[in-house]
Amino acid sequence: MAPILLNCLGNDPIKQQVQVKNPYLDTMEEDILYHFSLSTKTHNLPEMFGEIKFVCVGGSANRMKAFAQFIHQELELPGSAEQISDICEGTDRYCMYKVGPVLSISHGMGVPSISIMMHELIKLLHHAQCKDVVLFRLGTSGGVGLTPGTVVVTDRAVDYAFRPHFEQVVLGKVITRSTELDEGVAAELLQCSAELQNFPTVIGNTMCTHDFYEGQGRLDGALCSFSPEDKLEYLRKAYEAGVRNIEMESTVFAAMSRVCGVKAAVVCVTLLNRFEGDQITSAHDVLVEYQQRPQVLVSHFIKKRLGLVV
Ligand code: R2B
Ligand code: URA
Repeated sequence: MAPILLNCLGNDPIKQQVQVKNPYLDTMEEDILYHFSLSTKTHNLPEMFGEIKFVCVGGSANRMKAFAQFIHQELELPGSAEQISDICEGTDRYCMYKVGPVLSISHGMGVPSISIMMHELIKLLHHAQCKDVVLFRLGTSGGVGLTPGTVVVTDRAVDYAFRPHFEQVVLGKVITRSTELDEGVAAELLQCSAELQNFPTVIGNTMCTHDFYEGQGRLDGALCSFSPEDKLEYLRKAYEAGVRNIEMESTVFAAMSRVCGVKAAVVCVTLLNRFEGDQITSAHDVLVEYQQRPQVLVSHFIKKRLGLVV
C-alpha cells in the first residue's frame, strides 16, 4: 500500500496537487488553452473547476456527453441532466461537461489527439488548483482472447513491442517515459466490478498502437502487408506478454498523468475478440450497451469515493 503523507501541522493527509513540469508557464501573463477555448485571463479557472475530483475522458464527443448525463443522474444532482452544456462550445475540437466534482471530456482518436487534450487538461487542473484528482480513460478496444463485452482495467499500457513505455519525439530526439498506472485505483475498480457483478472484468496489459488497421494486425484495411498466420503469431505473442486488449491512446495518457502526479486508470470494453476476426460485427444496440460498461464501473467507483454507496 502507498504510504499516506501527513503534513507538519497534524493528521491531514497532504493533498496531491496537479503538477505541470514546465518552468516557462509561470512566466506567462496569460495561458490560452486554445483547443478548449478557455484562457486564464478570460475565465476564472479556480472558480469554474476548483472542486473537480474525477476527470473522465473518452474518444467520442457523444459518448462523453452521454456519460455526463448518466453521472448527473447517478449522483442525483439537482437540475436536468438534459441541460448540461458544453464548456468548450467555442471549439469543436473537444467537448467538456462539468457535473459536480466530475469532468467529462472527449479526446478524439489516437495519441496525437489525446496528447493535445492532456496538455491542456493538466494545465487547466493546475491553474484551477485542483487537488487529489483521479483521471480515467473510458474507452473501446479490441479484445485479445476475451469474450466481447469484457471490460479490461489496464495493468500496464504497452507499446507495439509490449514495452511499458511511451516514446515522445522532442527536438528530433526520442524521450522515453514510463506508462505505469496507479495500482490502487485499478484494484479499487476491480473491487467495484466484483460488487456490481454486471459484466466480466479483468485486469491485463493494454497495447496502444498508432493505427487501427495494419498497426493492430488487421487483415481488412486498405493496405495489408502480412499473412493471416503472421497476424495470429503477433496476437499470440501479445497474449503471452499479458496483453488483453488493444486501443490507441493509453500509453501517452498513462505517461503524462504519471509525470504530472495525477492518479490514472484506463478502463476499456472489448468490442470483439481479435483471435476470431477483425471486423466489428455486433449489432448497434449491443455495442451501445458494451460502451456503457466502463461508465457504469467508473460511476460506481465515484459514488463509493463520495460515500454515496457502501
Ligand atoms: C478505440 O477505438 C478507437 C478506434 O476505433 C480508438 O480511439 C481507440 O483507442
Ligand atoms: N478500438 C481499437 O482501437 N481497436 C479495436 O479493435 C476496437 C476498438
